[in-house]
Amino acid sequence: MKPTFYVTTPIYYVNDKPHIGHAYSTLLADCLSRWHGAQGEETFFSVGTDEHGAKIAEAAAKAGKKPEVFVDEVSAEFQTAWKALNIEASDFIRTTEERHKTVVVSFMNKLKADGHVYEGEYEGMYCVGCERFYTERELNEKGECPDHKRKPKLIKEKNWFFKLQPFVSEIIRDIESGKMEMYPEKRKNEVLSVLRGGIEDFSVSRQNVAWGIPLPFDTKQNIYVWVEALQNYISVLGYNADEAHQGANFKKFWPANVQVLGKDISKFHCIFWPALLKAAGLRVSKRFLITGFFTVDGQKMSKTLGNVIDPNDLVAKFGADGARYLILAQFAVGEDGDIKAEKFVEKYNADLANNIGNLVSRVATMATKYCAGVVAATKFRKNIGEYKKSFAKAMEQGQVYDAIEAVIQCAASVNKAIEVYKPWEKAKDEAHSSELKKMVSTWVGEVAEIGTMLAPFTPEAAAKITQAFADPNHIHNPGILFPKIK
Ligand code: ME8
Repeated sequence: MKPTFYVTTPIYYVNDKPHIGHAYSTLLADCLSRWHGAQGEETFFSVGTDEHGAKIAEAAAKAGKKPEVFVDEVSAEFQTAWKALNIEASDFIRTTEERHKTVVVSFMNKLKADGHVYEGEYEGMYCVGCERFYTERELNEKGECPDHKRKPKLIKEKNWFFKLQPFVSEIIRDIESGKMEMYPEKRKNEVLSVLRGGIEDFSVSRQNVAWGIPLPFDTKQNIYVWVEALQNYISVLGYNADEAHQGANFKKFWPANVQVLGKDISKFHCIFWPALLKAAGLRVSKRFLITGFFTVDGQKMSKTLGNVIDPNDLVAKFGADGARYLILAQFAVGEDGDIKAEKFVEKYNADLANNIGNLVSRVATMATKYCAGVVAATKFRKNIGEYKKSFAKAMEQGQVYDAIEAVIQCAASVNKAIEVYKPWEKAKDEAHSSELKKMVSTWVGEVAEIGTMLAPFTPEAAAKITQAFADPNHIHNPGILFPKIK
């Protein structure tokens, strides 16, 4: 049996259309899925949209639409954007789908039957933007939500609560032992300090939120949107609380190998989600890859500020490959950083058009001109082997940015080798003919390798390279891979 690899992205709120922050986490997972697939693993890559709760209901009302209609429209925008970016997901789950609701209802019933929930009164500060309660110490000095810079609403209501306490020490142990891996290290420490600082039980239902899935054992309440949204990771696999009817994909792919998420939602994914899974007798995901935030000119991307970058605009200008590359090649995974939109053209031209595009074109031209398209198998030069190794290591760890760096440096080093050797001068003298052919054969092999490495990031160009360089008896020019952009 093939080894399996299951990777997930957060399911995004449909209060607004996607921006490049959402595209980033989705692309990261897409690259990991493509790479693991290329290593012979059977992959499942899930994406989706989070469509219930007060935040979405408010956005629908603002747009003057019924929530059902509104969520269909915005979810479609995510699906269109992912298609434009060449995201190769196995499935797209929407939390308004029946298949999701069925799983959630059976999961909640199981929690109730096994005594993991209780009824209680809750009074707390709720931020609709985050769809979560905040404790005093989590708010900023002005008493505002640190993300939305708004004072949360004081809410007092009857809720059902999840008994988190019995799982706290077990989760701490899982994190410390590396059974539940978290990257980067700083996020792991943050989560550990929340766990050790004393964390309260959380509510699993809401009393006055009409747009949601009813709690099966108390239908006056709806299931708290986060609690049902987290379950998308198993509903997409067809989980069934009744083992006799367990979904084939759930049996095959759970637990997830990598869950990609932003640093804003680590408490939900690395504390609440593992606890819910444990309560349901399920295994916890193996690895959590936690990304930082993109800002634009120092400010958080937001519609009000008008600084949102639409991934569709990038695709229109740079093509799917170019857009994918520019979004992924911004910062090391886990880091925050300022997107310099005015540098996109420069970076695209430098890395893709000039470095990679030029290398592929010149090596293909030499192969046809000096070798009539026929090359012999040769070994890579040692430094190329080193790049390959650091590339594979970075991909294995989900460090997509480091992997990209390795490919770019690798291409630059082949370009450099060509410039140092000066084949155009050697070609003038028949005496160098056999050595020249050998050199060109080596570069052909190296470019083919670069094509393979590029596959997760720029799949269209990579496929063209592979096609043009695959047959040693018919090396040909794949044409312009990355047209220069002004
Ligand atoms: O939190 N830079 O959805 P969401 C980088 N529905 N990444 C960003 C970003 C930015 N500026 N803005 C958003 C939710 N992201 C919930 C998730 S999962 C069960 C439920 C990315 O639409 C980042 O991955 O607010 C972040 O965690 C996610 O989008 C939040 O998307």
